Amino acid sequence: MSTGAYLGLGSNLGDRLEHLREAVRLLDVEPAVEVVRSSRVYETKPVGPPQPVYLNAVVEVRAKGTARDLLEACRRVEDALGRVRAERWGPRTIDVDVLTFDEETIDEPDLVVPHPRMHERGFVLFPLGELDTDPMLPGGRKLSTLRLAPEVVLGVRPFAPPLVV
Ligand code: GSY
Repeated sequence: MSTGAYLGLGSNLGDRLEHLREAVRLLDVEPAVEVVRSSRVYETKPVGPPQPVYLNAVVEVRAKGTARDLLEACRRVEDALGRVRAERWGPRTIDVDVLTFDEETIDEPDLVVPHPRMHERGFVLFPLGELDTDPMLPGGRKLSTLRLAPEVVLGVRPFAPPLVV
């Protein structure tokens, strides 16, 4: 048995596109993860402190095991790509976030699902909306009724086709 989940990928250091591609390859070789499909890649204005521009994408996966197992797989991929967890909102070679895990809601110190800020982030909503027009959002919100601030929408532009799975 496996569970459908969405993961958010982001990179704003080095060869950003190659980092996203490698993250998909590494996720797919994780024994308990199968990458199903990817959104297009978007170039997105950084949210948080001044830092380089990001590339972001969302991938749909099927995961065996729990959401925590999936989180650990995501962390292994980040580690393999040389991610250093220094500044919380700082630049990174790769970020792999669990956005949703089927219809589950989880509220643990290091794992909150659905991701608590996903409904405010254009860099998540645009790629996720390509894959799912009615995704699970925090607080039971609906994608179709979100009111997005202009800066959330304007800082996001298509950059490359979907990542190859
Ligand atoms: O939350 C993930 C890391 N991150 C991002 C990101 O992936 N994209 C954009 N556009 N801004 C971000 N700020 C942070 S922190």
